[in-house]
Amino acid sequence: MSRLLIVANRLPITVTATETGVEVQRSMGGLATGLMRPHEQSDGLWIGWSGAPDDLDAERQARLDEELAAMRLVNVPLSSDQVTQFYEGFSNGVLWPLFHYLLDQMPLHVSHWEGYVEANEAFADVVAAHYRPGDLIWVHDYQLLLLPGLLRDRLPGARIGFFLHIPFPSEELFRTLPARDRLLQGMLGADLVGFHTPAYLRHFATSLTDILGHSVEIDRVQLPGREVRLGVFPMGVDAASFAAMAADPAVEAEARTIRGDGSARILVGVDRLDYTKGIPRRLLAYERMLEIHPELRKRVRLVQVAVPSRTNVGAYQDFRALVDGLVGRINGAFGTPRWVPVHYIFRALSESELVALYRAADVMLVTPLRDGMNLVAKEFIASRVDGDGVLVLSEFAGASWELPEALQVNPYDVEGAAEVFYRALGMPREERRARLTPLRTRVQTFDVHRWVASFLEQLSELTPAGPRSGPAAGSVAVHRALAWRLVETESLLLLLDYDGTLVPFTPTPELARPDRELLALLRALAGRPDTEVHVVSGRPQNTLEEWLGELPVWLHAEHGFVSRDPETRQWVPAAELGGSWREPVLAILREITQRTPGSLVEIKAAALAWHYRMADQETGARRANELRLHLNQLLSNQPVEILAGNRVIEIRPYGVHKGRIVPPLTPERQAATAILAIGDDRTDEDLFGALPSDAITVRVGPGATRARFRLDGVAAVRRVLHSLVESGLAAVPDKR
Ligand code: ADQ
Repeated sequence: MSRLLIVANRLPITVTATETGVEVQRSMGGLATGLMRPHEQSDGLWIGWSGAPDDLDAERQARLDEELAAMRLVNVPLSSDQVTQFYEGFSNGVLWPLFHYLLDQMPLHVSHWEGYVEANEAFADVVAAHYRPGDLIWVHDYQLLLLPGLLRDRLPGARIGFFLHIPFPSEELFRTLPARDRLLQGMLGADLVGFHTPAYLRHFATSLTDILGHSVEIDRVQLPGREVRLGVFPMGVDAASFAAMAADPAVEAEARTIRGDGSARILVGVDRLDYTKGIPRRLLAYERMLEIHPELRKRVRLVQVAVPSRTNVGAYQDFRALVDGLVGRINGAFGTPRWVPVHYIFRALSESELVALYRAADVMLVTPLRDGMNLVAKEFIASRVDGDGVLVLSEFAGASWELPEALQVNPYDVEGAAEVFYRALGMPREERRARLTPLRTRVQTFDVHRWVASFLEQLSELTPAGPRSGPAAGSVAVHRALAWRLVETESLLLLLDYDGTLVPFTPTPELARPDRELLALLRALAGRPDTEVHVVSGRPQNTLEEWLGELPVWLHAEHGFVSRDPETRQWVPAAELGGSWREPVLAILREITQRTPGSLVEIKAAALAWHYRMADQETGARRANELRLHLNQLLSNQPVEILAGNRVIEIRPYGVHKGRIVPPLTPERQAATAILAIGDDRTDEDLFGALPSDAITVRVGPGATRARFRLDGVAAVRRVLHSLVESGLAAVPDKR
């Protein structure tokens, strides 16, 4: 596992000066919880600003440094002036409102850009000073948009990922920023740029095209000498820990206490006090509901918790006064000596208080004007172990595309929102359950740990950490290694890719039929004592059957989704076949085929593919883009992957790859078996990765690989295979 360097504006701690020294407390919260595991397991570093007061005396500072080092946290020292400019001024004063479409909160004069650049430079210096070759760097969020680019200058070979936690706005809006070019270039320093939703990715891609003139292939951008991948990674919460806390008897008791005698239904809002979260309009909608439905008065209660946030930024101070005023107005107009319509709490709650409130809620109101994702909605769902409760969710929260069973609301439509709140309060029990069940499954499955793992997995795959010295080249090297291994072992296992390995590429796939020499070679290999031959190809089952079916060898079609043994000759699919995604996807493919003359759908055992080689070039490419966007959105949380090939889009189950066909070997059998695996492309890397380290893995042709050896083409592969059927190889080689 590579060492992980997490870089975020803040370290996951709160530092306070005490009379005797300093106190360092770990902060909880989505990001800190999710990243703690890889931080610890990878023996990595977390780099960011500590948030400590900058007037600490030398002794306290030394104590703090010690504590940070013990936690493998690295402070990026920022002066209070830098914090004012970089954090409060540009990040929260300019980028935050603009990226949330709230232009009215932006200053008339966009300033503090220099402070932003300077702070990003300071981060780059600290990261570069701690970087070791092989590390993975993961940069977070809008405060550090320039950092990937600054790091690329300092560390050209590093693997850098970037994730944006807030929306990426439409290009029309983004281009209003004076520094738009620099910001985009900064993000493009990463190898992988991640977003919460496909819409944000699309906006970013359009900005790259329209502002920088880059052509974007949906999920990748080709720069001179380098490719940047774009990906959608919707962040989740630590669902298991919320569920455990919610089931705690003390928390359940607290939830009952909050509910009281049950005479009033409870609506709950939990937010940072931020103008993006939609609190004033939520209050107005609640007020409107009480006006239209007077029978609800005294029978409902809104508990609104707002944690103070960014209190040094001007826009937030005015905002606080606005919320205070609205709460006062509603309580003043509707309250009675026994009933307070809005229960307003202006502080952070502990995690258990928060979960008790989630459990006490009849209706959870998550109504931001715009939100990158919104974890509160997911925390609420994860906490409802009782399977009850209604979530009202803004259609402008990133979470809404993943949680369609929630009651969707347009937070700008106060009148409409009042009606949705009313509907939520009256929703029958069966409907509440029917909506919550799929939400719970999704939130539990796609939790924060899965989010971290999928981002890091993709990042590490981009530049595989193969052996630094590179594979040994040439058939002599392979031949020698094989000879050595055969002396020690009793049997031989051959795992051979087909196209590009056993036969050369041809202008059309149908022309790559096996020649007579190859058929004879494979037959001879299979006839060798104690030898098992497997041909592992991406091709469909019927082609392999037609071309190689007569041979006594194992055949694996569609990258191992379906296999045939030489005895029974029955094709058997891998376990994961099928899935609810096939029917809707097939319908979409058929529909697009009708609209695109010359295109066709191929139905394989496991995968579905849409080919547009014969379609008009421009129409085909445009439809393919459309299709990928559509499928990305439809299948984002399905266990499938969408692969764009050469004029073909393929949709197939995720996680079944060539590596899966490796027959299980006991330690004894492994020691007694020589394994030779040969392949020429990305899919063969999965196979190499699944083999024991003493296997002889061979990459055919150029390209990054984890294989131990390299051969330059089909002829060299055949030479090695021929040497196996000729008697000489099994002899003990000259050991000198
Ligand atoms: P935030 O804008 O902070 O995050 P959100 O995703 O809702 O928004 O996370 C808020 C967190 O603070 C939650 O974990 C919640 O429990 C906690 N919290 C809120 N009010 C609280 C209170 N009164 N007391 C205690 N805890 C409270 C940014 C983006 C989001 C994105 C996240 C993660 O703005 O859109 O979902 O990052 O990417």
